[in-house]
Amino acid sequence: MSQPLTLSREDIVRLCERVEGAQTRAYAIPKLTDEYPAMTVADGYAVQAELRRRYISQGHKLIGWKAGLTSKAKMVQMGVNVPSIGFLTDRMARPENSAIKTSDLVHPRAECEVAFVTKKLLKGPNCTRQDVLDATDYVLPAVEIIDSRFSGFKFDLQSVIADNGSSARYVGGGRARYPADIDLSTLGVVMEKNGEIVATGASAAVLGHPAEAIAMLVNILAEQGEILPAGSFVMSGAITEAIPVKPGDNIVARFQELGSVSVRFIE
Ligand code: OOG
Ligand code: MG
Repeated sequence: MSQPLTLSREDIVRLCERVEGAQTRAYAIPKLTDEYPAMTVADGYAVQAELRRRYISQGHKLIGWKAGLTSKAKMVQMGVNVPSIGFLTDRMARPENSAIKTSDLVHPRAECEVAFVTKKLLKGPNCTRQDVLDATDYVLPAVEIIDSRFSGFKFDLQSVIADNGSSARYVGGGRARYPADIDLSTLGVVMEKNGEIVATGASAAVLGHPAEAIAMLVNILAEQGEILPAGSFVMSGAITEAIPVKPGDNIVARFQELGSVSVRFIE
C-alpha cells in the first residue's frame, strides 16, 4: 500500500457515509471509482477505517478480520488480482444452523473458508505463516455470506476495500482443531446448495496455505498501524467461488477434518 491518499478528509467521510447507508439499508450503489477515478488502495482502506470507527462508536464490537480475494477462484470470479482485508464485528456473526435473513442484504453469496482463532498478538511487517501457526489457538470451518453493495457485484479493488470487502455475515462451526494436528494445506471442501454439490476445492487454493493469508492480513494491518490482538477470529478467504443464495436455500459446507457448517436463508 505504498500508494498515496488522493481523497481529502471530507471525501473520506462522504464515501464512508455512502457505504454505511448502503450496508445498513441494503441498497446497491455504483462503484466509488465512477465518481473518484483516481482513488487508490490506500484511499479504500482510509474509507474502511472510517467505517470501522463509526460502527465501533455506535457500539459494534470488533471480533476480528477477514482476508479476501486470496484464491484464484475468487480473483477470477471478481476480476481482481490482489488480496484485500476487512473487519468483522459482533453484529455480523450468526450461529451455526441459523436462518439468515436476506431482506436486509442486497445480493448475498456464500463462501467456505478456514477460520483461525488466535491466542497471541500478531504484528507485521514480516509476519510469516509460521508466526501465524505459532499464535493460533485453533482453526475451525466457516461460511461467510458476502454482499457487495456495488451494483451487479461489479467493483474494483479500491471500491471493494472501501465496502469492507463485501463483509456481511459469518458463521463459524464444525469441529475446532489445533493446527498442529492437521495438514491445513490439503483440506478438501465441498459446498452443497439444497443438497447438490455446487463447488469443490482444497485449502491450498488460499495462497498455498490458509495461514499465509493470515500473515498477509497481519502485514496489511501493519501498514495501517494496526495489530491483530490475541483472541481474534480471522477468516482466511474463500477457497472456491462464491455461490448466490436466496430465501429457501440451504447451504452446507463440508470440510475434511473440520466437520461441516450449515446455514439456511429466509426472506
Ligand atoms: C470480495 C470479498 C472476497 C473472499 O473470501 O475472497 C472474500 C467479494 O468477492 O465481494 O470475502
Ligand atoms: Mg470471504
